[in-house]
Amino acid sequence: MNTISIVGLGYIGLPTATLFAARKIRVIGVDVSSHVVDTINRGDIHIVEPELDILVQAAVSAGYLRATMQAEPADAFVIAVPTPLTADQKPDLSCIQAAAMSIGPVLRSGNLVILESTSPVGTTEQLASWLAEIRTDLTFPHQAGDGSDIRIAYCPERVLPGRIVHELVMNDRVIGGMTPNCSEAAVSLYKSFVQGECFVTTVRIAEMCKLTENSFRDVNIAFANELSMICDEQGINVWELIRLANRHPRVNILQPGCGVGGHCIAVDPWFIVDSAPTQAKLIRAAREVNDAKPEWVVRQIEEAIEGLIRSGMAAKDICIAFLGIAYKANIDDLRESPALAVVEAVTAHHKGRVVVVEPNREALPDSLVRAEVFLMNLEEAVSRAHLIILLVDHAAFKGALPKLSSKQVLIDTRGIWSNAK
Ligand code: SAJ
Repeated sequence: MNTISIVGLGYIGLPTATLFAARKIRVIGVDVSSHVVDTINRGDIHIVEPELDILVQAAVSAGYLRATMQAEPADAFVIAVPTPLTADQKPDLSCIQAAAMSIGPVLRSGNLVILESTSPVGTTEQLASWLAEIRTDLTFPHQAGDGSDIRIAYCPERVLPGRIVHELVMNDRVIGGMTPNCSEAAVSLYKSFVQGECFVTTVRIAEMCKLTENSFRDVNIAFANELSMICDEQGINVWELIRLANRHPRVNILQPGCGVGGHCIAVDPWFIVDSAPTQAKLIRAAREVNDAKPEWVVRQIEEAIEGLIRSGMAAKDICIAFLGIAYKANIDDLRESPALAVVEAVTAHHKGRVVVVEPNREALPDSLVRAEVFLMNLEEAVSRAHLIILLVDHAAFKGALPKLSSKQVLIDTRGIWSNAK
């Protein structure tokens, strides 16, 4: 493979593009956003991810990576575009369809097309049909089997935001070709930079594998979140409980928090529920438990505000400090952040001052700026606040247990201070 085209230059596509480029393979990045394309062509990045800036700069300045809005011929195409949910929790495959429309006209016999986007089972076969409709002059695996002109495979990414570059290289990969030839071609492509093992399977198992991994995590987090609400009712410290239960050799409970965020775990299980609504009872229930957790935290905060009012304070004089708004620890990413949702919900009704401590960001999102919420450092925020809500377990907070006065109220949704030893 001399030239690889990566379609979609986001959190997965861009790091993947730079890793191929670092192997001295010519990479053409395609994106629908002119801002993204211009930023990358300057050698800059439009997302925050450790190590990525240096890799992009090196790849662009060495001439191995170039971004464009128009698909161009290549030997292989890797599609890494979003697959969001519609309002009624159904998979929206329009970006994959648009990617097919954009690469279809430039496909050549011998090309390999890989889908990386998290997708419901059957999407790769659907992609093959879309491409076949555009290019009736070429044969595709569902028509011609192993001898097809175009080879197609599904290969999900499974990297953790904050560790993407490292995990892209080191993690094992599941590769589901539509035929054995398709799998073989995809394995040899990934082997140019992947040091983990590449496991070959069918296209449908590979699609389901990604959904299963994230549903497994969602169900396990839901168990921890449900436990935290049960324990609150019963006056039990859930953090101590989990620490003790986890001393059992076959028990490993995850950590409760203010909800589940990010663009993957809160989304992917719905793809399974959508395709098997009758069977996927537990997976649906887990989604509902995790989705309801931010509202439960908001109610706890409202009760704490009422307590302060009962003790004689006026609502307008109560200052609330929220610690963390990212969707999880040690990143700046606000996508589907339950912490941000909590801050927005409380701010919408609270008459007093609201401040936020977010060590990973230099500015607050517009929704909070408009609501006159201020970004502050930890020490100052804690010294001013009557109510302190710890929402994200950032490393910067862990070692910084503040001395609180007896009048200050702390709600620690991550158990890093209330459970400090
Ligand atoms: N969370 C908890 N308690 C825990 C662990 C996580 O409340 O014990 C919360 C986090 O705070 C966050 C959410 O869950 O809000 C998701 O965080 P995460 O670290 O579990 O996962 P993501 O969304 O950053 O990345 C996941 C990963 N999947 C798994 O760990 C099974 C990653 O490997 C996938 O590549 C990624 O989804 C993806 O792109 O699908």
